[in-house]
This record gives sequence, C-alpha cells and structure tokens, in this order.
Amino acid sequence: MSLDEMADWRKTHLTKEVTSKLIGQEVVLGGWIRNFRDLGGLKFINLQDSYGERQITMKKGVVSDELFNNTKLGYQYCIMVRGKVKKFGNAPGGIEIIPSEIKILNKTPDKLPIDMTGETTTDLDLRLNNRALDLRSVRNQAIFAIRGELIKAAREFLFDNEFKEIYTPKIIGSATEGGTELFPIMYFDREAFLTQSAQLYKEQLSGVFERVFEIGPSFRAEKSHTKRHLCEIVQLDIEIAFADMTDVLKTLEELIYFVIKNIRNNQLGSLKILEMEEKTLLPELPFPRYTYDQILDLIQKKCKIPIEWGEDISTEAYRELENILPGYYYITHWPMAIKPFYIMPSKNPKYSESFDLQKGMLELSSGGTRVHNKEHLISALELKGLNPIAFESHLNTFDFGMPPHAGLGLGIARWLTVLCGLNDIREAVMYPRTPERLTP
Ligand code: AMO
Repeated sequence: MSLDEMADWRKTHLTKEVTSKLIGQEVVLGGWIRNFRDLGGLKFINLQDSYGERQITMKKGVVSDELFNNTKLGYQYCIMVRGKVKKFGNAPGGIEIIPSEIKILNKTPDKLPIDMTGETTTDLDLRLNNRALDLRSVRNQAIFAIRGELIKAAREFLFDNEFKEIYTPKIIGSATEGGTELFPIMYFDREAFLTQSAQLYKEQLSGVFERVFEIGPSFRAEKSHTKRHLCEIVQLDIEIAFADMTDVLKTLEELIYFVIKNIRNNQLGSLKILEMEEKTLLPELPFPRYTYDQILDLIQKKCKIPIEWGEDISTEAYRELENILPGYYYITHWPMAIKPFYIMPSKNPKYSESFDLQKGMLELSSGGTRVHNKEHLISALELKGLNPIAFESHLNTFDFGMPPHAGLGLGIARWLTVLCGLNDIREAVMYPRTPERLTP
C-alpha cells in the first residue's frame, strides 16, 4: 500500500476541541491510531493526538464502499481524517466522527515492539529503547502533561514573586561543587567539564539580580544504579539575596503548594490516569521541620537503625522513616563536614545552615545559607581540601559587594516521580541518561 500525501490538508481542530458544539460540522483531524476494532459491518478507530482522542466510526453503507473496503489500518499508523461530527454518548468526548476521507501518511510494522493500546504493560527498558513510540502512550502523555504544568506553574510563581530567570553556562573550566563526579570534555585543545550544578553562577547572579532562578541541565558522573539517580538531570535552582535559609524554606514550600494547586486545577485528568488524584494532594503549610539531630534520634529510637552522628542518612533509614514521616518535611542543620564549602556554618560550627527537603524517602531538594564573605569562603575551600586558585574568578566576584544570600536546588525528575507515583526516575524523563544508557 502506498502512502498518501498530506498536500493541502491541514488539521482544523485538535481532538479535544471536537465537542458537541461542532455536531454536524466537517472537521479535519490528524494523529495516530491508538486502537481499532473490526466488527464486520462496523469499524472503529481510536484516533489519538497529543491532546486526547476521538472515535472514528465507519459503518458499511454509511461511509463510501471505497473507504470502507480499502482502508487498511495498523496500530500507530499516522493518519488524517476528514469527516462529520456526530453525537455518540459512548465514545470519548461523547462524539464520533463519520469519515468521508482518510489519508494514511505513514505506517508501522505489523508487530510493534511495545503494546500501545494500554492493555498490557511492557518492561521499562524495552519501552525506553523505543522511547519516541512509548511516549505516545496515555500514561506517558499524562506524566509529561503534569511535568509541563509543574514547570509552567513554578515559573509563574517565581515571576510573580519578582524572580528573574537566568541561564548559566553548562561548559565549565573547573569543578563547581569541588568533588569528582564530573564529565570531562574537550574544549578545543583544553579539558573542560559539563557542569554539575548552577551553584556558583547563580550565587554570583544573586549579587546582581537579587532573586534569580534557572531551570536547566546538570550532569552527574555517578555510577549509581538506583531508581532515583540519573547522569543528566534538570534542576530548578533558586538563589535569593538579602536572605537566609529560613526565607528559602518558606519560598520552597509555597512554590510546592502553588505548583500542586495548579496541577490539581489544570491536570486532574492526568492525575486520574495515573491513579494519583487521591494521593497528590495539597500539603499543609508550613512543612514539618526537623533538625538533623532530631532525625538521628528518630532513626535510632523509632527505626532501631544504628547511625553515628556525622554520617549521611542511609537509604535503609530513609525507607524506615517514610513510615513515620510520609509527607513533605525538611531536615535542617546538617553536620558541616558533609555539606559543600559554600554552605554557611551555624553558630556552633559543627552544624550548618543547610537543609534537605524530603517527600517520604526521596530527597527532592537541598540548599541553605551561603558564605558571602570572601575570606571565610577561602578558608572553607581549604578546609575541604580544595585549591582556592581554581576558584579565583568566582572568588573575585565576592570583592564587589556580594550580599548575604541563600538558595536551593530541586531535582525536577525526582519531584515528578513523587507527583505521578512513579516507581523509577527513568519514567520521569523523556530520554534518561544512566551509566548504561546513552541512546536513544
Ligand atoms: P544537590 O546535589 O543535592 O544540590 O542536588 C539538588 C537536587 O537535585 C536532584 N539530584 C538528582 N536527581 C537525580 N539524579 C541525580 N544523580 C541527582 N543529583 C541531584 C535531587 C537533589 O535534591 N548546588 C546544590 C543545591 C543548592 O545548594 O542550591 C545541589 O546541586 O533532587
């Protein structure tokens, strides 16, 4: 069978726009065949586009014989349909389209690598291998509609609160956070790195624009094989001048509340598809706040897991804690020894003005008050065994009236995992990068 040309056909409507207001009118729709049924004298096509789906009904004797007999269909064929809108209570949107012409613009193999009808679930790796196809599934359309709303609402919240959007370089000359975990690249004849965080630049820009945010990529060369780690992430970074950690905690919880409110208002249908409408609820503000010491106490006494002061909290401990603290909560005042050099030590310098935001066992965000005094920052670098010379251009910016400032970084995919009730972070990214996966 040869393919049809689109020629001068253009969609008149998106599927979701074909409502009872258009009954009796002719429309042109385009999309993919999600499902089809052939009942002999009656054929049904579920036509999906990125906005929803509508039913195309071909009844022998109602549509032309040529159309009825010659239209050969396959799953995910790309088609355009011209037809009349008719009321039909049992179809999606209460509407069916009676076609006068169908163009088949592209076909698929007889057997698709993954089930696209939603009737069975396919293994995640196989789905990821065929991601451009997989992303058309109802489930994925819901996940990424929620992601879209998350980003839109976060931007709206931040612009409404006088933040300015920044973009910081992703190719950098030296490590931002000081550690390993960097991907080296060739920058002409020099070595450079992919950035692991917008940290230093967002701090510098808070000394210019005061309230800044960025939604951008960071790269983590960690060989972690968990359901929570990726090598390429998108972070929401926020930095606020003339502020400390307490201001950031407040901003972050208000942002979370605003985003969830918008998701519930505008994407309740997507939450329903994911069976999350009773779970992704508006959280109570303020979020509970525990110090690191209080959490340690809970882990030792209630979870009966041994943990030494100064250690990071293990996955096992977080898993147990989730039974006690299932919602959003903050852990503040971490030991300075396990926080980066740019974090401000507390009055008792064993502790730091830092926090993590948890949702159950997942860490969604971390941040804190920063050191804004250049001499302190140089000592902090040295204390962490880092060479201040490597940070010279950053340190120089502290000579020009750097204000006190504080901020946070939030992992978008981690948060989406929580909002959508996903079991694996790879589901929350269109094309995930993990130690094993570099394609597609
Ligand atoms: P941190 O390294 O804790 O802090 O990162 C902040 C948030 O980013 C997400 N995240 C990840 N998500 C998936 N895979 C990973 N490998 C991964 N690494 C981090 C998490 C995490 O909470 N500069 C600081 C932030 C700041 O202080 O402003 C930073 O990047 O959700």
